[in-house]
Amino acid sequence: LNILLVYPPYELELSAPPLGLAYLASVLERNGYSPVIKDFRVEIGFEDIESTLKEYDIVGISFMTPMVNAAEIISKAAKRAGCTVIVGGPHATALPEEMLEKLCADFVVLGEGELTFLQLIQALEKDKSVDDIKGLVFKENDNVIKTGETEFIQDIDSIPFPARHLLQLKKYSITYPGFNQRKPITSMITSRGCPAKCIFCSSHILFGRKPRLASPDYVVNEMKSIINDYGINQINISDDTFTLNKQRVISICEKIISEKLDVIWACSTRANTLSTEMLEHMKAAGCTRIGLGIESASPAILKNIKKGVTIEQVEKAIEMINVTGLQIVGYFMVGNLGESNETVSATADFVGNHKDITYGFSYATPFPGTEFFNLAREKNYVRTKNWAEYVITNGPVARTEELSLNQLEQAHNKLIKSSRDSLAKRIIKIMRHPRLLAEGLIRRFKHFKGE
Ligand code: B12
Repeated sequence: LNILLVYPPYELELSAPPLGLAYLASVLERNGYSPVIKDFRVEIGFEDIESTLKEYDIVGISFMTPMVNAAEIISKAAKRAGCTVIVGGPHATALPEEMLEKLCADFVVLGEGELTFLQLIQALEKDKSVDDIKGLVFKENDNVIKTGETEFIQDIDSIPFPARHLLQLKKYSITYPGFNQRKPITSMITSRGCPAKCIFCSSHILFGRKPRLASPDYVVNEMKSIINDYGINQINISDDTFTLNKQRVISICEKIISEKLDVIWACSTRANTLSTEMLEHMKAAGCTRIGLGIESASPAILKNIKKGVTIEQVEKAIEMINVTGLQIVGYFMVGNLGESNETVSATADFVGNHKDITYGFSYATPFPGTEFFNLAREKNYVRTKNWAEYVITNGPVARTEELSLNQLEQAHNKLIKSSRDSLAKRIIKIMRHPRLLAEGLIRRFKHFKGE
């Protein structure tokens, strides 16, 4: 069987390799197949699509919500070319029936895809029934059949490393702070499943809420492969909550140090999962930056969104991280349930008081499959069902009880403004943290030298 895995294009500059497809491919390769991955963001355009698709029997497409229209074009072209179309990822998992309809897809694979996809390919190859394969949604004589919930892979060390050799790895550059942008940067995943209950997040529909963590050996071996096989020394760890288990993180760091890996890396996490001891290890092992999903400085909002982290915990985390000398990126959202002028002001004050961190501001967006999606729809807050507009580069798609879409845009601008600092203030601040000053200078010097 000739199998093609496709990642549709999107507008964002920021681009990371499609690890999900690379995992599907590595499992297929282990079982004797030779899949091909084509990422529309880096190596193919819609002009070449028909002739490319004709060469394949099966086309698998992965996409996030804003990419659905591009996925539809590819899917329909694949159907015209006579391929069997299989779709997966967060949007298809949340809305399987809609995706069967809209994309004319043959199968939706729900959630974690490795096992289901392999079993499906094997069944299709032998023309066998697919009814016993868990995690599938498909149509049979106009009836929608759901075969039951996907079974998670309990031991994620058993999954082969993603098939990076099928990607043009060096074409991706993640423009996150903490890295030398002139050298290649790549990403990896070291865990699946986040226990938090944040109502805006759709990760749980893919990987559940029970964390499954790769062992330190697995993680460090994958890093070694990235360094030695692909010549890349900067890694963004894309886990939802990298520091869930402190001892595991410390062991990973100890291994990076004892094996003298030439690597710098960054991660994202929740503010209530840190300790100074762990942060010191991370710093020593080449971590440069930690992303924190702070979301809002209003306790009422944090409660509404079931963040499970208090603003006091965030303050403490910032203090701890600053002492270690790691960079912080604080991610905030505007427009969560209950957002009002007061809650925006609370966040603006917080931002204004913490000028030593970098910020990412976005709008709270009701993605399908989340509790926020249902609540925002029930309350009629949602402006559009055009999925292409559910993207960070666009304005808000959902209002709140007290704030209109326009007011939310103003709030967004207010936060950006609060995060900017006068040069004089920045100099004073940096003088108060001699370690940061020294490290900042070294970083700049290294950057200048192109290291
Ligand atoms: C890295 C990342 C990004 C990267 C790039 C991702 C990439 N692949 O290139 C960047 C930063 C660009 C990004 C952007 C966005 N992201 Co993002 N991102 C992630 C993150 C943190 C990790 C992705 C990853 O590598 N996962 C690991 C792999 C193994 O999982 P996977 O890709 O989902 O694939 C598995 C299954 O889904 C399934 N599968 C997937 N595809 C297919 C296809 C087939 C055929 C089959 C059979 C199975 C299958 O099998 C795979 C293996 O198990 C996830 C969170 C998460 N935990 O996954 C969010 C996540 C995917 N992102 C999300 C969102 C919301 C966005 C944005 C829309 C944000 C915004 N408001 O703009 C943008 C999209 C931009 C756009 N224009 O489309 C949401 C998805 C919600 C949704 N309904 O789409 C997630 C789940 C985060 C969340 N907390 O809710 N993202």
